[in-house]
Amino acid sequence: RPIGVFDSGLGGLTVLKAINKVLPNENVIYFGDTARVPYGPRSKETIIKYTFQAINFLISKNVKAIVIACNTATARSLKEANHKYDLPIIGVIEAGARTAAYSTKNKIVGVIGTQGTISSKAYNLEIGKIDKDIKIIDKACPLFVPIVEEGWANTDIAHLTAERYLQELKDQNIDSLVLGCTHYPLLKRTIGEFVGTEIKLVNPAKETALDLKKILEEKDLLRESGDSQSIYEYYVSDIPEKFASIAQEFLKQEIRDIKQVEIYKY
Ligand code: DGN
Repeated sequence: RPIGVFDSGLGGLTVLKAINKVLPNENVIYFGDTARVPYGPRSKETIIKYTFQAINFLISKNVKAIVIACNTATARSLKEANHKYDLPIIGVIEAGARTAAYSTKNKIVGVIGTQGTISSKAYNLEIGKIDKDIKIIDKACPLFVPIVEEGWANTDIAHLTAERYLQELKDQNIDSLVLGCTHYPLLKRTIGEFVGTEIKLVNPAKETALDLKKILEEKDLLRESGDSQSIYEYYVSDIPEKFASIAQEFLKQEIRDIKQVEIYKY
């Protein structure tokens, strides 16, 4: 049985990539809710509704575990999802918080994400559980997601936006910057060029994949190696063309046959 991964759009592919590295034998079903991206500015109730629909869809595909590869949906709905469903469901924020706490030396950490993630204070809470002396400087960067979805991640517009959002974080002596939205690793080059090499960029994806591996091991759900080659299937809730071209560029492989799903029905 496959692993289900979902995001509001393209961002979850950064987590899918890490899952592919850590768990190369697993089959994966990816869902990008492209009809309703961005999730960032939406209410908790709306995001819970969208998350449950995505989970229902993935369960209809017989997944054995689900990764909510979206910080906004994790912040707003992971607890509710785990309350409602029996299968293992993990998000990205605990893993991201852990990675940040390991990364910082001076204990000043920047966190960037959508309005939803930043106003939830989920990173502050999770990082605080690990080390309450870490100071967090957070900032919502709502324009980054549409820039990525537009395929403009490495353009002058992205650079200017990064400068406008991140200057104040840079000025406050952070030594690590959590990319607290799964779209942001697609902007890694642009963000990295602006903040410089002294600031480490923290991507929660790898640690999330390791968490997933641990859960699958514990529950004896790992797919046996030596079985046939793993299968990746992609679904989106709106026309697939744009998703396809950006996804292919990011994953550096051809993705055939992206299917469209009427997510409202789930
Ligand atoms: N990729 C999502 C996240 O990690 O928060 C959010 C993108 C969005 O819908 N704004």
